[in-house]
Amino acid sequence: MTESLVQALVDMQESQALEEARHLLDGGADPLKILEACSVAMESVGKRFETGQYFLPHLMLAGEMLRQISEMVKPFIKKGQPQAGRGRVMIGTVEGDIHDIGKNMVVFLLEANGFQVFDIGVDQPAQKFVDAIQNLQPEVVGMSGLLTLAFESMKETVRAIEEAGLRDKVRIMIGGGVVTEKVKDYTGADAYAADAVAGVRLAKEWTGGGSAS
Ligand code: B12
Repeated sequence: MTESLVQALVDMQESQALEEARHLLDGGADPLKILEACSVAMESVGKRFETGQYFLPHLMLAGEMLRQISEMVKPFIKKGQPQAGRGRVMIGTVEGDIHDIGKNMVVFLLEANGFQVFDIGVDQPAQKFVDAIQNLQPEVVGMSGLLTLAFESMKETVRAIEEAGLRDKVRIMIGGGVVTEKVKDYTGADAYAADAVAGVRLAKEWTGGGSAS
């Protein structure tokens, strides 16, 4: 169902990709399936970049297409009011990394599920996470990173949270591109999530909010 969208994204056919996404949404497609298709397409775009078929401008266009599709999808994912007791989540992309499309998807899915979300942005040093935890007192902290070098920043951030005496006050989840269980162990985070839906599920578990919807 989403094959044409994936193909258009991979081929950098901007207007066709936007049309496909609009067509799918109007036809009643599950908005989460559309986001999933975007991730699948980005895998191929990434591979083409690695093999020298695509260059930085292609990555930029891919990012722009995804931003527009995310905006298009948003109204189709019901935005929930923060629900009492649902919990507070703080999230950011770690130092050295400016990728934020996946993080933004996590933010709006958490919000749609009633969480109060504080997004501290991209390329955030460890100390920014520590300061924000002190100020905002979230129960859950999310760290996003798509570059391999982000693993080091995540580890450093977890360490800084520990050193500030805040480690037992928060549960930490990490995610983004190539993040795996091994990366979770390396960084000292509590869990990793392969996609935004899994992230919401974790946040619900940790705040006693039941299973993901
Ligand atoms: C678009 C893109 C860009 C755009 C980003 C625009 C933006 N606003 O984000 C731009 C052009 C800026 C860019 C720049 C660069 N990029 Co880039 N980029 C991509 C690309 C093609 C897609 C990323 C994306 O948006 N994917 C779709 C989203 C939806 O997926 P996602 O982020 O993984 O998120 C999902 C889950 O992982 C999860 N998730 C994400 N975060 C979190 C957090 C939490 C807490 C949880 C629970 C879940 C979660 O939920 C999301 C939805 O389900 C990837 C290829 C790829 N395979 O991902 C390369 C890729 C990530 N980029 C890469 C590179 C090398 C770069 C540059 C260094 C290129 C350069 N020479 O300058 C720069 C780095 C700049 C920097 N310092 O960060 C490499 C990284 C290689 C590596 N292992 O380190 C990749 C993998 C391409 C490749 N195969 O070579 N990039």
